[in-house]
Parts: sequence; C-alpha cells; structure tokens
Amino acid sequence: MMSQIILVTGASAGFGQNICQTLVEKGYKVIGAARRYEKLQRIQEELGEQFYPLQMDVSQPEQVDKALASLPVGWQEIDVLVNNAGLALGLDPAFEASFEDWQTMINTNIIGLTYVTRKILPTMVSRNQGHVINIGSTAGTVPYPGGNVYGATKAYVKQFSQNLRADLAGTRIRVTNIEPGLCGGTEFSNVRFKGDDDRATKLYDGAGSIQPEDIANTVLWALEQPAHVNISRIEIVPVSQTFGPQPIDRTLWNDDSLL
Ligand code: NDP
Ligand code: 8X3
Repeated sequence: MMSQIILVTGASAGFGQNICQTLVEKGYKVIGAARRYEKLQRIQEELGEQFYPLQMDVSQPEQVDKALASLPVGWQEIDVLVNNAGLALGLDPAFEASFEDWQTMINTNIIGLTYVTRKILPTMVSRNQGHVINIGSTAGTVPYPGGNVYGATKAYVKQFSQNLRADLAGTRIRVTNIEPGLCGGTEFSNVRFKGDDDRATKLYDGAGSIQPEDIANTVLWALEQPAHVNISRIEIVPVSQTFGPQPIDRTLWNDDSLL
C-alpha cells in the first residue's frame, strides 16, 4: 500500500515537530508546515525524504493557497490533516489584554485552522477518505482567568470539529479534536509570555506536565484506529492537573448596594 500523506501545521517546534517525527518513523509521508523555514529544513535533515518542509503562515490565506499549490507531484493528495499550529499570547484580564494579541490568536487558531481545513476537505470528500485531527485545548472547555480569547478560540475548534462531523455524514472522513491540558517541552509558554523564560519555567516546576511525545502518540493512536472508528474528542492532562471549586468572592457582600 502507498504510504499516506499527512499535513501537519505548526511543525517547526513542540507538538508539531514531535508528531512529524513519530509519523515519519511509522512510515507515513509527512508535510511539515510553519513560518520558520530554516527549522523545517533542519527537521528534514534529521527525518529524510519522507518529510517535506513547507513554509506556510496559516493566518495568511494567500500564502496558504500558494504553499499548497507549490506541493510537488507525489505530495498533493493529503490523506490526513493535523491542524496543530496555534498559540496563546498573554494572560492578562480581558479589560487589560492587548487587542492585537487577540487578533493574532483569532487569525491563527480560528481563521488559519478554518481556512486550511476548507482548502483540504474537498479532495478528501471527492476521494471519500481522510482524517482531520485538530489540536484544541482543555482551555476550550474550562474557563480560567486570563484565558479569555485563547480559550474562546479553542472552544471554536471543539465546536467546529463536531460540526464538521455533522457535515461529513455519509462519508468515511473522520474528525478528531485532541484537547490537551498543561504540557511542557514546547515553546508554548515562552511564546505566551513573550520570551519571559523564567515565568515559563516556573509554570512547569514540579508539575509533571504532559510531553510532546504524549500528544504525538495520541495523534498516532487516533489515526491508527480501524477505519470504521471515529475518535471524536480526547482530553489529555497530567495527573497533577485536576478540577477545583468555582471561586466565590465574599468581599462583594460587604457592599450594601448589592444586598
Ligand atoms: P509551540 O509554540 O511549541 O509550537 C507552535 C507551532 O505553531 C510552531 O511550530 C509555530 O511555528 C507554529 N505556528 C504558530 N503560528 C503559526 C502560523 N501563523 N502559521 C503557521 N504555523 C504557526 O506550541 P505547542 O507545540 O505547545 O502547541 C501546539 C498546539 O497545541 C497549539 O495549537 C496550542 O494551542 C495547542 N496546545 C498546547 C498546549 C500546551 O500546554 N503546550 C496545551 C493545549 C493545547 P512557526 O513559529 O515557525 O510558524
Ligand atoms: C494550553 C493549556 O491551560 O495553558 O492550551 O490554556 S492552558
């Protein structure tokens, strides 16, 4: 059987890089897309000819068009799309956060993911085969202070994944949303805290966080289920991360106007 072609966005670091490595080692042909082309080239040096580096900013639809149109023969029919590119910027409350940061998150996590999916989906439908694997987040379900727009973008990813399944009724195309909690070993928090490495390091101190290979193994597992099985959603968190009670602010009741 010819090896399947998988497009992984956000392949230059973190989960994406590890997903590419895991899939290439399993014999898949992997197109790794990201903005930093030199990083992708270095990954190709390690992974060899089964890896194809593709410079593509998912938030720029014209760039996506051009990049996908540039794929050489033998790399054009994408069987699996892993929508992994994404980011969080800042942890400030909504009334102080940077609107520009919000726009970047929306343009990447929502518009980018949606546009790439819209581009790839028609050929999957015409061949009646394919798998879209989205990387969401527990932040799309569990609200937390400072999660404002980041969490909202991941809630979008969750609902979009499920609505895709609704539209794909009657086809063999599968859709999976993987929703990780606290994960270390990636650039995620360095990006979120804009290069404040101390702050990023402290977040993971003693937390026993999920690692990129855990996510890569989860992607592989969802992908390698028998063709009649659709894994719709997976939430994956470190054992150290759990739930707490909803906070109640008792100082408000000291204000007579509220009684
Ligand atoms: P990293 O910051 O390590 O990697 C993010 C990747 O996305 C990089 O390869 C980056 O490459 C790429 N990327 C960012 N913006 C764009 C863009 N506009 N176009 C193309 N590629 C882009 O983060 P993680 O590996 O941790 O995160 C991967 C995904 O997992 C994200 O969607 C994130 O929201 C999600 N996630 C992460 C968690 C965590 O705790 N780490 C937990 C839950 C979900 P480049 O800069 O070269 O473009
Ligand atoms: C990343 C997990 O909790 O930092 O999506 O938002 S969290």
